[in-house]
Amino acid sequence: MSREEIRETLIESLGSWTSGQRLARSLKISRAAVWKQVQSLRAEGYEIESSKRGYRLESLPDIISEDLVKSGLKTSFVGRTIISHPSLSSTNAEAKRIAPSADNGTVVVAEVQTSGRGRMERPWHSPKGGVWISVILKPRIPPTLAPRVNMAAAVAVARALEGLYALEVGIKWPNDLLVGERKVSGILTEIGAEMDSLDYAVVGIGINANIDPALFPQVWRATSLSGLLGRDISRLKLVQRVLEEVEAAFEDLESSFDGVREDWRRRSATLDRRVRIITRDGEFEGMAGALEADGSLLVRRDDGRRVWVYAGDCVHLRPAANPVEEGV
Ligand code: BT5
Repeated sequence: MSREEIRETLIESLGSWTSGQRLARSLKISRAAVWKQVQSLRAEGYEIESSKRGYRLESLPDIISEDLVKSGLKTSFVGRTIISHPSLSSTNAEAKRIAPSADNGTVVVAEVQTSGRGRMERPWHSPKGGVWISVILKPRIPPTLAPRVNMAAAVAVARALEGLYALEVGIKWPNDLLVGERKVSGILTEIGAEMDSLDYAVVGIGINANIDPALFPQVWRATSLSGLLGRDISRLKLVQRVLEEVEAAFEDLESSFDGVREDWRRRSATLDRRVRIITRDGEFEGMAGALEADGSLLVRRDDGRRVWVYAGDCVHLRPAANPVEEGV
């Protein structure tokens, strides 16, 4: 408890000195005990100076803890509960476990994932330095509109990256976020539903924040924010902005969906392109035509049929005359 109080006092007086004696007196512990708690905060990543004048917290550490994320977070329900872990197998797995009884907007976050998942059980590399979070959302929509959640999340993350770092972020259907054709973020949405109602959606968001892009195999065509910007970014600010944008996009899920749809369309690297669509039922090629109001992708197949695709993978192809895969 005294550690928490010391932490809060130092945060309140960020950048200025607080005497050890004052801390000891107000917490009714010895100065040696204060020192011990300061040491334990330092071990957690807090940069705390000490001198004859006492202790001074230099800057907020880049730790995605509930307290730090919540201080200054401008949301009304997303991120009001944040469950943070140093390490988890997968934030989505944990979020799904707690989702039935969790509040709308609850967030699960981990510094590291040991078995991070992509779609279709593909592995997602999640080392330290990235942002690995899952948001539990409970929109009042039928399960048929569940793809909207995915699209809204992609748009929300794109808006956050653009707003904070002035990056031009494209979206490859369904939800790869690309900067200059390289993947900087991926989203995995999983749902729990009854026949006619969506119980919850777990939106797993992975952002390669402060990670050396050389760690990614070339074939992934992956990049990171630090690689793109040439400096580390504040993951704390990024998480706050993403949660704010997720909440803003959420409103659209239950109404017309026009705002998200328009933004998705504007950012789309997929629309009006020849694509190969791969679903659990097989694959086909055609032209990606439109993002529909239910979140599906309308594809005009080469045999003239129109198909609405709700889930699957997509490969961007060159025009029909020269159908060479571009690999994104
Ligand atoms: C995705 O899958 O892009 C969804 C990724 C979602 C990750 C988040 S992190 C928080 C939450 N908890 C989880 O366990 N997951 C979510 P998909 O489109 O299937 O892409 C997976 C493919 O991307 C892999 O097969 C690799 O080729 C590549 N890949 C793996 N790790 C990557 C990374 N960190 N950055 C870019 N590409 C990666």
